[in-house]
Amino acid sequence: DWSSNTVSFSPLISPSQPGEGLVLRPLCTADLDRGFYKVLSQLTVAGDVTEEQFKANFEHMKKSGDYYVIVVEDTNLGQIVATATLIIEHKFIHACAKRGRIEEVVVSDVCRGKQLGKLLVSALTLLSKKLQCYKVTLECAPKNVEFYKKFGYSASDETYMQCRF
Ligand code: 16G
Repeated sequence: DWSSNTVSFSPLISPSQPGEGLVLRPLCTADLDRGFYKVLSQLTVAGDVTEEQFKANFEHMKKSGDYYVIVVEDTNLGQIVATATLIIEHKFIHACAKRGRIEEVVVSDVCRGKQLGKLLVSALTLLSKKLQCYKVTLECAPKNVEFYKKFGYSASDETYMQCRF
């Protein structure tokens, strides 16, 4: 079951059927021209990148085998409308365990209310479990805490710290 037992979905929604005219699939190079960056810019500073920069970065990610970047495409418009990424981090601790990180979860404002956020987070959380991560973590804005709690995420005793450059 790809959805956590605490999250309820419309029975019409699943990874293979994310909604009318929508397809859930891994990111591909051509998505640069399908508004991938426009979606990312709804989360934070997406920046201006050349096709070469995008391709080099994407190749690096694919080669590592540890990046799972998924997108939802509106096939009628040929546009990306949502994305999320799972990154697998390799540890020495916990008997050389793996830890998952969920990053860049964004649903375009034109597609809000279609449960795409739920779909993406459920799929990647389950994938991290399938890949035998001992935990999967994410950082989010305080307003999104309740959303992530539905998938089994909880605030930890640890404080999230950062040093920005
Ligand atoms: C949110 C994102 C994180 C992203 C960050 C960008 C989720 C669950 N979290 O915290 O992945 O990297 O925003 O913000 O999607 P920044 O530009 O301030 O680093």
